[in-house]
Amino acid sequence: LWNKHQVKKFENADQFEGRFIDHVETTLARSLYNCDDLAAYEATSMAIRDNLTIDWNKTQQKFTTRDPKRIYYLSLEFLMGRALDNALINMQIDDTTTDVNGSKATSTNARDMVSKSLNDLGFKLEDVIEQESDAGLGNGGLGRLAACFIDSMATENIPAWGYGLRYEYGIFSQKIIDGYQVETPDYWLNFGNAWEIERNEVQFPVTFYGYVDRSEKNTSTLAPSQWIGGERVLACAYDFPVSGYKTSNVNNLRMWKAKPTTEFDFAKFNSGDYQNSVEQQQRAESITACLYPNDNFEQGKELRLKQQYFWCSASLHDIIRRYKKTKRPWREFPDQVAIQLNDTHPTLAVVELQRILVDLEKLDWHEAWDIVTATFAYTNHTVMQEALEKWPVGLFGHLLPRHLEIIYDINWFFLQDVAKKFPKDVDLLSRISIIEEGGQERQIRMAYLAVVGSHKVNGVAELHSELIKTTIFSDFVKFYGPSKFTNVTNGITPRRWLKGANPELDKLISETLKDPECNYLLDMPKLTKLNELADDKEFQKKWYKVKMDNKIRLADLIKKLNGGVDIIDREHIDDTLFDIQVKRIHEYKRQQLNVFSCIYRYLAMKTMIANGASLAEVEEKFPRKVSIFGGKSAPGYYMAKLIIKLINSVGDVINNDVEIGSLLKVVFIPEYNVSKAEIIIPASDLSEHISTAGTEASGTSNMKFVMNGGLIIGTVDGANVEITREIGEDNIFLFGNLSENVEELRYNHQYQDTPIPEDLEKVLAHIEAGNFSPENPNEFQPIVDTIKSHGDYYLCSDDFESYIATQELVDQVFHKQREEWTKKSILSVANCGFFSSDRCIQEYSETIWNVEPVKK
Ligand code: DL6
Repeated sequence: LWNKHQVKKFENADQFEGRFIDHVETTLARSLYNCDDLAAYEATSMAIRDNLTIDWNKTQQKFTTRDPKRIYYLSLEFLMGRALDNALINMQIDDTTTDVNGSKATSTNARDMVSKSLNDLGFKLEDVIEQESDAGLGNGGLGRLAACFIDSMATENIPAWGYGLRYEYGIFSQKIIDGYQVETPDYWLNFGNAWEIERNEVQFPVTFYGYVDRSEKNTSTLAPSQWIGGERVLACAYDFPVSGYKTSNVNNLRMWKAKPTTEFDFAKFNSGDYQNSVEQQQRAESITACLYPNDNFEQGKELRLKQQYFWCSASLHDIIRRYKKTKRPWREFPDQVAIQLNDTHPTLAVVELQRILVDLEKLDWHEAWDIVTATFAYTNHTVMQEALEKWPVGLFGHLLPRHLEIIYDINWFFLQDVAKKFPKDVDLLSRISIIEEGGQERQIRMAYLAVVGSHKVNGVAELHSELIKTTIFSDFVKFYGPSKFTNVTNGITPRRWLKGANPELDKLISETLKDPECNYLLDMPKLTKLNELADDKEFQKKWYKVKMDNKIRLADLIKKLNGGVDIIDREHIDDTLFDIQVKRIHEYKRQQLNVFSCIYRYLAMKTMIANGASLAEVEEKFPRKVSIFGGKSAPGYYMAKLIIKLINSVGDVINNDVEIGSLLKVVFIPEYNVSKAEIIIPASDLSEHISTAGTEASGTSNMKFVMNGGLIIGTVDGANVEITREIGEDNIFLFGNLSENVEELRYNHQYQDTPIPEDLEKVLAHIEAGNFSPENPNEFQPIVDTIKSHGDYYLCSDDFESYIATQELVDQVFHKQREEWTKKSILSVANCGFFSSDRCIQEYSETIWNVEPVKK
């Protein structure tokens, strides 16, 4: 009976249309005559999801039968963006129905087929795609990396699951009002979510607070103990099928939502406090209500710790339940399970596994610890102190009393080993301890706990992986030796960031490589064939046209966002350098340096005009350029918000200055998110990756720009170093001080009078004079003060001159040697293959996880 009624995937346009109409009429209870773009989006998504779900089931059955080692990727952020277009790009439709002649149709790409069907049904795929809200469940690079990895794990047929939280509110939406960032809630689930499957049958209770109950006979914290929790909530699973490119392998992203338990506090109820007992239950839902909107900064709020434990506990119980079905002994757990900690946010999983093994499974402490450390590996994403997680022991012990005991015991054994190895180094023990003493209150150093609890620790670009060994983890290298520390340079998925974002470039590449099926997207080093065409004038023309079309697409977006008024001069668009800096707003990323350079350029242009130069002469020296910014600031980050205001105020002055006409424009694009990035990135001539050396662990937007043929101006930081190695130093504009000089420069700022370059002085004076804030002349003083009075921690003054000189070089090449520029653009794409996230997943699989692909 089962076989007879087996649900089948749609295999051709006709069947897709049938599925679409089914969903319109039954799931959505609408008629085709009353079906708008939103309903069409929902019906299309559900039809596609049906196919994915069928493959998901098969994939999971295959994994159950074959029982391979699995990798679980724990990330508090998955910045997925939109799902529909990505699913269509990944999906092949294999038509097995026979036609009248008995011959079989071939495999087609779902996107082409669905686009045509939607046309026949009266819709346009582009409009339908636009209906989807971005799943903005992340802040920036770290969350988007997790999304790229989950795509590549599916593509590479790796038996992998992601675990995260299903926030009701993703990253806030950013409005710009009078030049200021204003945050509004992002209720992305407003119209439901066609991509998720609510798993009411998968629920785990999670406990908080309470106390540890230990019998009098058994006083040791190392022996099994009973934690009597004071509050219980339920973790309920929501699954998101994750498709891979050209594979029927569909992995799972499991996200937890917090719900009240059905248990009721009858004591309160009976005492007449009905209201209070219901409210307490409702509080459960607040755990997964909101994503914390900080990037590279930890705030230490109790609710955040609650989120972390809730997620780690539910995920581990789920993993263990699956493992137990295999009836294997505990000692084989690390042979079957690898868990990757995406930053320190999931480090509680280390402690929770130890607790489960010791307290619930009654394993000996050391046997349990060997299993734990063989299971976990940790990725570090920052060396900046303010981003390193620490929890005060008081807060921690109140919420998780048993876990605190376990951390103390982990630390005790660890320090004993350290003392044994280095008996004479007394300071080492306090430096390396998981518990930091000496401040107002003792703190748990989560990064140290993650290192101690893992068998491998990796950084995310070569420079960063070296830096973690010499700075924050240097004592650990001394103790464990260097082999515990490794590097896996980040990457991005070329399906979303090339084919999806830049269909014209994809078309040109696939035609040129004679690869109509776009298999190059699975083997990006194939792009090196383009090297041969870098000097070919005909090919350069086609390449240039793609870039121009993408610049027009971005100019259209900017016009739309500006209320239908053009900022960019359409007549001169091909002569205008699109110079883009889009990323989170942060002092270390130095958007302020970029805006200083805009002011410098503007003042220099004005001086020329005042001295009688014609516009043509000005243009000769300062060719046309539009500086485009975008990005969100954390809501509580005063200085970053002030930088946003400064960019907008500078834009107001420059864009309305009739004297300089359209030679220079400054634009801030509000609400930068994944789907905006997909339009902005392909349009760049130049993008800015100008962090103070040593502060940007890797960066991933640098890779996205290069993959779309944009050139980079950047510092010798993060993955810029490997980008230079791959594409060649002639094809990137590097400037600024090196990371090895940063400490000394900072010292000089503190203790000596480091002079500020004259041109920067002029810029700062112009700001201080209130020229960008006439109604509040002191408004931007705090920005000036960071440089003049507070030690210029991010070294803007030290890098200013070389930044300006490098921009002059950029101008020269763009405006005087356009063919040379296009050649560099082609060479960038030709040699960016290394930055495919498929390569990252292969490296993690081989060197850290020891997992293998499971194909058929
Ligand atoms: O590894 C992904 C991404 C890097 O590309 C960025 O350079 C880095 O800043 C970012 N790190 C964080 C750290 N945050 N915390 N917590 O977001 O990771």
